Formats: sequence, structure tokens, C-alpha cells
Amino acid sequence: MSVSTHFTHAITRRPSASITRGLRAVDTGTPDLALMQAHHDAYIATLRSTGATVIELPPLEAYPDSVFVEDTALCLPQGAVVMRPGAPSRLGEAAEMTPHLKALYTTVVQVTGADSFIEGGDILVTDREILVGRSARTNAAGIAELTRLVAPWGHTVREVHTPPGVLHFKTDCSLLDAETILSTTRLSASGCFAGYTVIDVPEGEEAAANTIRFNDLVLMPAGFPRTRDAIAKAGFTVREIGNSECAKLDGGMSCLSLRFTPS
Ligand code: CIR
Repeated sequence: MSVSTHFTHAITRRPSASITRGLRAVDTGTPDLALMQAHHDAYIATLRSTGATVIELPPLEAYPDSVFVEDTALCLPQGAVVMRPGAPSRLGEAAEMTPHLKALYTTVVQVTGADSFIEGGDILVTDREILVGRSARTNAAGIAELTRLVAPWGHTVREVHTPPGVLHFKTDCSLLDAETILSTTRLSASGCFAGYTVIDVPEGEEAAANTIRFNDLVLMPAGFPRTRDAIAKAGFTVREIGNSECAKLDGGMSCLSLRFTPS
């Protein structure tokens, strides 16, 4: 069983009323908190249906984007690394996550450099390596610091690029199993997934590239039938979750949880 796809735990955080002020690249409308909460409930129920323990943290009104917990940490089998988000309004979210990681992990380390910025959404962990996309939120210093922090745990980091105009590296890709990556063609065309099996997201459904493999399920945003059929045809069990409200804030399936097996 792959340590990159099978987990005993997940951490989520309930969306706060301040979500209406969440960051977005393009304004496509104000997210509806009640609908987002309903989608979030379905997401958590689906994670739990695999047998995992899902911790639901309370909303943080001071941080409009704090529902997107993935950006605050990188959780590996050997320990957790607290990130330094590149969005100034999100920097404080990482400290809010630290005690919850310390409650579960023996080893928690932190990206601390004043010039280091890195967000979990830019990090794709596979069984053989950690890919980190440089982006508007993740810089070279942040990647260098992460590389130093995880080296003693036996991990290698490979720097890759997030396509221009795309928020995070994982906005455009996800791991389906130890060898298989779902990706937009604009990302896979860079060659960064050489050596993996790549399933390309059909043209026009780029917003479906951010999925999560969580135990025996693949959670994907609802409304992308060609991508759903491609994933199912490859042999995966798919669950579609409403994502209309998070999508208004450039968020998707991976952003909504930290997934891990604590050591
Ligand atoms: C942001 O711009 O930071 C949030 N509105 C969306 C974060 C999405 N997180 C992720 O892709 N890991």
C-alpha cells in the first residue's frame, strides 16, 4: 500500500463567515457559506467513509482562507513541516495549525526563513520524491529550506514549475496511485512527470485536475463528466463532491485537508 495515497488521519477546518473575503485571482461571485458548508460536510463524510479519523477544526474568522488547510503544512510519514504561506493574509494560518500537528506527531519542524515562502498546494508527494512547483506563493528559498528539512528523513525534493497564471502546482495535477498522475496538458507538456503514467484531463475540464486519492477513493469536484469517466476507466473508485463555492476562491479537493499517518 502506498504511503502517498493511504492515510489514517485527515485534518480539516470549517469555513468561516469571512470566507466571502477569501483571496481569488478573478472575481466570479461571492461564495455562499451555507452551500460551502454543505459541500464541506460531504467531503468530510467521504473521507470518513474510508475508515480514517477526520479532525474538524473550528472556523477562524481572522483568516478568510483558513478552510484551505493544505497550504499550512506538509505531512510526511516521518514528521510534519509547517509551511510559510506566500500570501501575506495567510501567513498566520500556519501557526494556528502547529499545535494540532504537535498533538499527533512526535516530530514537527518549521520553515522559518524570513525570505522563505512555500505553500502546501505547491507540493506533490509521490512514493519516490517530493515535487515542488515554484509559483507566486512558493519561492526558491522556501523550496531550499524544505529540501534541507526533509533530507534527514530520506526525502528528495525536485523543483518544478507551476504554469503561468495557475495558483498552485497541484491546482493542475494530482496523484492517483504511486505511479499515476492526473494532470492538465498545459502542465504535463513541460515533461515534469517523465517516468510516471499520466492521465490527461480532457480539454475544457482543467478545473478537474485537482483531486485527491484518499485510501480507496478518488475525490473529485462534481461537474466534470469526461474527467470522471477517464479516472473511472483507469480503475479508480470516484466520488464527486460539490466544489462550486471553493472554486470561486481557486480552491479544490486537495486544499481542504491535510492527509497523513502520524508517526
Ligand atoms: C488562496 O488564494 O490562497 C485561496 N483562496 C485558495 C487556496 C487553495 N489551496 C490550495 O490549492 N492548496
